Amino acid sequence: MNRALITGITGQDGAYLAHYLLKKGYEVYGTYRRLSTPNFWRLNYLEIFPKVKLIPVDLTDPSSLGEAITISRPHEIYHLAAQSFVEASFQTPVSTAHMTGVSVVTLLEAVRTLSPESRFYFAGTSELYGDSLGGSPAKLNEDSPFKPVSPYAAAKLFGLWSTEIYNRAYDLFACTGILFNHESPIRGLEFVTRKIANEVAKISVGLSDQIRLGNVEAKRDWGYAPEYVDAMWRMLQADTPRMYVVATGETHSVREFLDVACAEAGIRADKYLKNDKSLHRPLDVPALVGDHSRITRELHWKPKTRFDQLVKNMVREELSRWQRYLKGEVFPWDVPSYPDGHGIIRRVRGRAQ
Ligand code: NAP
Ligand code: F7E
Repeated sequence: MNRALITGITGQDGAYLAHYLLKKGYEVYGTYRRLSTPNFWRLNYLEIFPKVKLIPVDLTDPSSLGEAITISRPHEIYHLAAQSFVEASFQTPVSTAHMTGVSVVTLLEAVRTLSPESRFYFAGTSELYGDSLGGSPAKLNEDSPFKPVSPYAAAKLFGLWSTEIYNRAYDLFACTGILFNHESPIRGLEFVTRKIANEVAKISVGLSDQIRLGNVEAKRDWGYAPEYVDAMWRMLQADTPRMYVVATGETHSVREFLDVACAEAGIRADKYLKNDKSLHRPLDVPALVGDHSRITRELHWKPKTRFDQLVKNMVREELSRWQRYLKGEVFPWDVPSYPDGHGIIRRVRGRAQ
């Protein structure tokens, strides 16, 4: 049986990837960190919580990353864990550098010394391109220059080059996916798409009366997250490790996202939109659009969900959640605590059990 290790299994992509790999018959190990409020709601929402094996890891703790490899003996490693919120990287640049950048080398060192046959995927990002489009409508591909404009993107650039170096210097099967924004109903609430879908749904059911947003002129290439984890898996099945852009090839502004979302919920955007200066970033990427032709040609991956459909699906899901909430239902994805057992691997006298 194939074994996979996913760092960051409690995040959006980690949860969808675990679901995808379980369906393919993999034994799935995932890392989580202890929080004062447990964060297994996505695994519960996708009904895979009891099916994955959980290993406690902190990205800034090298021994825990090494132990995750020793315990899981993975054929494939997907390094998804990171401080992934661009805005927060301006507030906590040093810890972002550690979690999002340095952790990649820590893990690659562990792979090199403990498990050099494992295939390694690194979660790169379209944020690496920064403002390299400079207002031009050209699509970004694997040969476009990187010009990061946030501490998050700078840390990811370090991770990307480290992955390239370990591939070339030590012949590891290590590659980076340059994924453009991908969203879903289990996206973190702080990201603009889920924030809009959630606020619009709350207004529609009478639980809120405004939407506070920052730079609504920013444009992004937004795809549907479950399709993007399939691209990650394809990259690790290829004959040789290569960098690939994963994108839809279309770009839309935050304002357009808001307009489609409001139309779906039956409310008027202008009535509720409030511009909040505190939500503008010190630097922002003005526009991004990706060219997915290499991955389509070589690995037969193609985006399926179009922008309008993505927005409508996200709004419908939030509406249904809030309507159920108003009827007194408990959120079905709530998990009360760290349940005993449940696949959590514990250390007893230095040994994992
Ligand atoms: P996400 O929802 O924010 O998930 C991040 C994961 O990393 C969570 O499981 C989180 O754990 C974990 N994590 C953060 N800090 C940690 C630490 N110090 N120790 C251990 N675990 C830690 O992100 P995502 O959207 O799934 O994205 C997955 C990866 O793809 C990230 O590396 C992100 O930067 C990258 N990426 C995302 C997109 C996108 O559009 N979604 C696009 C390009 C690249 P908690 O649950 O405990 O917080
Ligand atoms: O912002 C603007 C904001 O935070 C998108 C991460 O997954 O994708 C994500 O990064 C745009 C920006 O995503 C609000 O200024 C306006 O221009 O949803 P976001 P992001 O920064 O593009 C990339 C590919 C990643 O790799 C990252 O990990 O929307 N915006 N008003 C706002 N953004 C937020 N969050 N909140 C607002 O109120």
